[in-house]
Amino acid sequence: SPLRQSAVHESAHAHVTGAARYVDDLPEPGGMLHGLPVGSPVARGRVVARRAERALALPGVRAVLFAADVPGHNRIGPIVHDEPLLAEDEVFAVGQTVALVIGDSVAACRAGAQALELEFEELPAILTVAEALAAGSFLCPPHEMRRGDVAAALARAALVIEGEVSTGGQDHFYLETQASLAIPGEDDTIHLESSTQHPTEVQIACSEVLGCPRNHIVVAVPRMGGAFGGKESQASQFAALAALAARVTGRPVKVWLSRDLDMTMTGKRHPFWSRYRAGLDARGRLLGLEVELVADGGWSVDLSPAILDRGMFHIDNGYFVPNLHFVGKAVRTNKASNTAFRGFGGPQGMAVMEEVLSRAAERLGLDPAEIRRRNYYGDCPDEHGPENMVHVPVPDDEQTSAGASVISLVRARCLTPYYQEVPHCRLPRIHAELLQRCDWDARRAEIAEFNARSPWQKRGLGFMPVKFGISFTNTMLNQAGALVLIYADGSVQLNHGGTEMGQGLHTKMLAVCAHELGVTTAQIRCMATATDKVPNTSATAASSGSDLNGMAVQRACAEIRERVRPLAAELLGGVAPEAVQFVAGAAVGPDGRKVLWSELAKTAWMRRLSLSAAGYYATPNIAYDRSAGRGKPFHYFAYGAAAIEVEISGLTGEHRILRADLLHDVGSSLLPTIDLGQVEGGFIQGVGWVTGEELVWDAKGRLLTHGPSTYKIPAVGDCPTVFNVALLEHAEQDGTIHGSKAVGEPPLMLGLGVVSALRQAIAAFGPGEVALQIPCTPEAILRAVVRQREGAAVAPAADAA
Ligand code: MTE
Ligand code: LUZ
Ligand code: MOS
Repeated sequence: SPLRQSAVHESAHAHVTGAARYVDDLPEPGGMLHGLPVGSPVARGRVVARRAERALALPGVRAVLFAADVPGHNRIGPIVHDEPLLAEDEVFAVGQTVALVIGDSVAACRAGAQALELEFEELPAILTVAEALAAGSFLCPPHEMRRGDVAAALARAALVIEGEVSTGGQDHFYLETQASLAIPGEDDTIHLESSTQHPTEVQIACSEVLGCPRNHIVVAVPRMGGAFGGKESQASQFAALAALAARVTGRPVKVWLSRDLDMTMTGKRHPFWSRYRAGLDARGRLLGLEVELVADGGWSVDLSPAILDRGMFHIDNGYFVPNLHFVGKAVRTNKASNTAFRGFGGPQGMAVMEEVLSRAAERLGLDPAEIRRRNYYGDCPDEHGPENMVHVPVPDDEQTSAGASVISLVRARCLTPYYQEVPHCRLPRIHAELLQRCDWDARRAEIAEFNARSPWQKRGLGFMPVKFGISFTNTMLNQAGALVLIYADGSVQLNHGGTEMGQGLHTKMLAVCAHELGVTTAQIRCMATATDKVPNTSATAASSGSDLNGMAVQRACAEIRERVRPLAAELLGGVAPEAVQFVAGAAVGPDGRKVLWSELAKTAWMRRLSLSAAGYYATPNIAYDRSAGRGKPFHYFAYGAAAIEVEISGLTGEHRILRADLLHDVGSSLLPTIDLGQVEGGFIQGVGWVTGEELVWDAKGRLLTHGPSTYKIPAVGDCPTVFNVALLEHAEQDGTIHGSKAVGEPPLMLGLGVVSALRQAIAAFGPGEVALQIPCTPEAILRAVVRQREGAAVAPAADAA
């Protein structure tokens, strides 16, 4: 079986030779036109004039579309349909699409865009979270979670810390920018090739914009050159513009964004601002935590409520918080609408907790790993003596949605703030293994010695554990389908609802399919994802692509296999059907005799047995009551931890990651090589978020960092000099595809360990608590070093207030 083997990505060869086709590489259909969206130049304003005459007079410009040209609803959006596809009377962000110029070439469209006469009356804009909070500008009602008595917990705490944390946005910087090609067909049908994580969402948007039923639209995804959440909801707009243009002109139309346009028009990771008060006992254990978590959603709702939810679900990270009160808010600002990004609010929620524990450790003189260990879910008998038992006042009769006693789960320290049990938290085990693997204690001592000798270069060793909930928190979305076709020569076509963005989903699905049918992966082709093969799909998101589609693929394959089993038994000389095994491309009898699948399939066809099947899966036993803030939103948790060593220069604020040791839990890995790649890539992307990637807007709400010259993602040289990545062994998970776990997003949050490491290095410049802002750019590090050297950190004045 190809499962658990070292595998190369099914398209690796095509990726490196250039043979892999992305939307923009597809052969252009005859008569194809180009569509170029034109964005608002102002952050907020009334549209007072839109004239296209001068543009239309230019050679090669075919049409210019405005809101009035939309035949159906001019509104799209994944949760609420609040985004005009083309701006109506008002614009709400720089880059919001006002017009679509259609022309023979991209150059003709650009000239047309220049010649458009658009006039705006500028209105006051809200550009920061603080302004939005002051103005009461919200995208959705606040969301709350509470338990126990925080005030009482803070009152008896040995240490109370309060403060604010901000985390910045992040551009997806997928190598392939947004792209869609719409081809009109007969009877007002449209076929789209789209770079989207969510073909069904694109289908819905196109059908609503065009005012036709969904069965008129087929959306296919060849593959994406990266997505990272940026094509979960935000591919729809550009696909719908292409479909609209195809409908109006009757010609194929491609909408493709240049890097600058993509960065200007599309939303990013949500910047968050939070305020917290935490109470800990003298040993650094959390007693109570109050957090106000505020997400900057930009101008429209998009996925902000779901991202805020996931942020709140991850404030706890891997730690038991006995008494708590969390309030989450999503504010509306006049910026591009922020959207899904790997982690989906989780990293932003965790950043608050990690700041609390880092500060507490610095106050209490504790090792950054040790304070975290003391707070993990589950019992640590050595630390948690009865005198430290925290009692949460809950009525005796309370039960979780899974039917367990709340009191006993609180006593066992394994109840999340949303009342889901954390069974067998793997963090204590991962923690111990990682500390040993990375030689934690010895290296801490070496680093202390190095720092004592080195006045301007300082090193720090940081620690970051991660617990991440796996499932869409909107329970309904946890379903998937597959369609498996076997041809009479024994060759197989595999269709499933997930999309390939480089993460290796197709490679995993090929392995699952091959294992289940007993064929080699070479006998299977994984087809482009398409809405006419599997309908009503969820986005390939929430890291759940292989969990959900894997089960559906397995079921479809098992159905066909069982259908042909009696025939195989007959062809093998009348053996017992249950004794037939399907391996290595053949059905094998108990005596070792074989019938190849090619023979089996041909005979099955002649005997008129169906050789295709659809598979379907819905995650069992999950539910979340959002209004109560309680339930079991997640099928299970993924875990991991990182130990990271950095060196900083106290003269320039620059840093390097000298070594990173990662130990990550992917259950029983379906394909370890693919998973290792996801852990490495996710981690580096997280490092980019908290270090070099900084978005800068001007006072008019215009993004200044809209290209690689000013926006710096990590490069090869930013990789840790020593990079040890391992998957947790003996980690099978119950109730998942072959015991595996989701891997896509969780490792990103390990990148927050760099903040922990940088704080340690900065602390070596002077006594007291560190003040370090995220992103930890050279400027931010230098400011923190200067403050530390001046001893300003000694008196924690900010906290006393
Ligand atoms: N890996 C690559 N190479 N490219 C991507 O765009 N997206 C990430 C992650 N890993 C991404 C990636 C995100 S945001 C998610 S949710 C998952 O992949 C989605 O795929 P999966 O569910 O199959 O893991
Ligand atoms: N999308 C979504 C997601 O709609 N719900 C989620 O919970 C989620 N989580 C991560 C990424 N995308
Ligand atoms: Mo990933 S943010 O769930 O697309």
